[in-house]
Amino acid sequence: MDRRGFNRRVLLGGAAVATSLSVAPEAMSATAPARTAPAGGEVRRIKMYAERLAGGQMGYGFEKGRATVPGPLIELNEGDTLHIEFENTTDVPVSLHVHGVDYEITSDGTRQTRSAVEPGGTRTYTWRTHEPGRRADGTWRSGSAGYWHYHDHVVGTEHGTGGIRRGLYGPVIVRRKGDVLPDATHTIVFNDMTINNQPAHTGPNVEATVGDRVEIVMITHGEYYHTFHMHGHRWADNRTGILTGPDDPTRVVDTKICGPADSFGFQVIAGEGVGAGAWMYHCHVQSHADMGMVGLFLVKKPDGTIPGYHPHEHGGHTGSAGKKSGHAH
Ligand SMILES: [Cu+2]
Repeated sequence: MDRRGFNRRVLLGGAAVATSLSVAPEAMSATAPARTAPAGGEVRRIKMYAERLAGGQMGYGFEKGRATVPGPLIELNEGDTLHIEFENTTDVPVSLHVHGVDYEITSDGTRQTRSAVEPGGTRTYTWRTHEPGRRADGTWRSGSAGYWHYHDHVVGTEHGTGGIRRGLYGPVIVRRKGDVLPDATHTIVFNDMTINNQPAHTGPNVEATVGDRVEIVMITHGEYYHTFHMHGHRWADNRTGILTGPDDPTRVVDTKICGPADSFGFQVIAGEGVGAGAWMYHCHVQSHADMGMVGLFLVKKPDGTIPGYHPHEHGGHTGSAGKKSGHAH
């Protein structure tokens, strides 16, 4: 067989495989034009509460009695200002400390700057954001856009070690004008050896339907380094997790090393090119995975079914990681 004949056979074989995959309707990619973020510049005011939760946990919430772990998503556009009227309903001082955005020292949320909140007390924290631009000295100043997070900085120790351990943390997304908006946003936090402070081997699971544009905010807290891995889906290792075009040299990954206070985010089209299924995500440090740092990305067919998925054979309950985006608007 000459080289040409060999290549032809290989190509035909490859085409046959590709065809059998591409006829599956659930393997289709997104079809509608993606929505994008508007310009910022708004001034917003929200309320936030710190609360004690069952099992010795603590959480943040936008309403009294509705605190969650992780705390609710705070989403901003570059140029926005957010005033957070923060009330501490617990019996110990709690604070709100944020990464990534601009705040004056009075909004630092630390004991040393006297910006924590006593039990029963209230304090307004102000976060500002800015667009990128050139400084007067000619150098480039980055914008605020990114996947960031907030957490307590005073419970237990001067660094909020006890607060973070109990669940006082949550996601922040700052978008740049034109950034692609997702259909839903889910927060996954590797905190010590848990995911979102849930017991080992219980998820949390993330649900979507094939073709949904799903955004993941991935945050790490606690004592350990981890590797976040998702089955069947990949993203670009940059600010948005999305390539900007055919010449974007950013590396495409399906695993990312993460350590305490790291945060990153990305978007995937659920089941793109691979179809519906119970796609695992987990820490890829082997002993951590074995100890239960595992959840499922449950990608349903349009009829709601998931081929090959038998919930009773898996741990996990659904929904805790998931929140439709659009909080704090
Ligand atoms: Cu790990």
